[in-house]
Amino acid sequence: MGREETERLVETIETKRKLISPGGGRSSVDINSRALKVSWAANAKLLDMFKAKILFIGPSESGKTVLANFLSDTAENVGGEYRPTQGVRILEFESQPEGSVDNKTCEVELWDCSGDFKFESCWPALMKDTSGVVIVFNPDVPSHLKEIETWYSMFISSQGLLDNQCLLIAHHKPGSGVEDERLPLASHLSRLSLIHSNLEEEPEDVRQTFCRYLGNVVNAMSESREQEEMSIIT
Ligand SMILES: Nc1nc2c(ncn2[C@@H]2O[C@H](COP(=O)(O)OP(=O)(O)OP(=O)(O)O)[C@@H](O)[C@H]2O)c(=O)[nH]1
Ligand SMILES: [Mg+2]
Repeated sequence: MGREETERLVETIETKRKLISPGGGRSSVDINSRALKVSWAANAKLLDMFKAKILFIGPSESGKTVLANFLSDTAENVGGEYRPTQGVRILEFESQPEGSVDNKTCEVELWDCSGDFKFESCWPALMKDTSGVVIVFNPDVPSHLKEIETWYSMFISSQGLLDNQCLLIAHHKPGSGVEDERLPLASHLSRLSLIHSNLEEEPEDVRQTFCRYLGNVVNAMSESREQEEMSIIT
């Protein structure tokens, strides 16, 4: 199915959603048209192709852009000097989520955000319709442990994302001194999955862990979609 067709489909579904719930939200309006219900459910299945929108956030210069380029196979400024991201870059690629219910290929929209607080006013717009959030930090920089608490509260707890839709990446730059030991994280952060990434030494581990995380995100997305379908159909 092409992009245009998908866009038309999304439009149709939006229209049906409005019919079912004119205010845009859920409602208890009783719909008697069986045809409408069946076609909505069929369309909702097709929506499985929807993209997972994943945000990469965290302190400046921690390696978000380097990791995002690696995961999306973007050969940009490889080995070059540090160029702070201005606002956000959006990278699109396909990936194979591991451990998701139907193991389908998933389209990923990776939003590589700037770590600079001067873009704070853009954050609400960035967060819209997010399926997952990855916080990248440098375990060699002690202040990052404190700073990621702020990122967590601004992007994760405020949106009510589930723990398994989030991931912490302690990104090791070449020559990093810190071993993969336990980091003294705040208690709410220690509930999230934490991985150590080292692109020089174990690049494929990073990719594999990301695919596993994506599997969790896809499962969370399909669960909430099923709940939405049920609440409309029943
Ligand atoms: N060789 C190497 N250099 C890295 C790696 N990770 C980060 N760096 C270096 O650290 C710099 C900063 O990394 P970025 O990925 O640009 O940092 P960022 O988190 O995107 O920073 P902002 O966009 O300012 O928020 C890079 O320009 C690289 O020089 C890595 O895995 N390998
Ligand atoms: Mg960047």
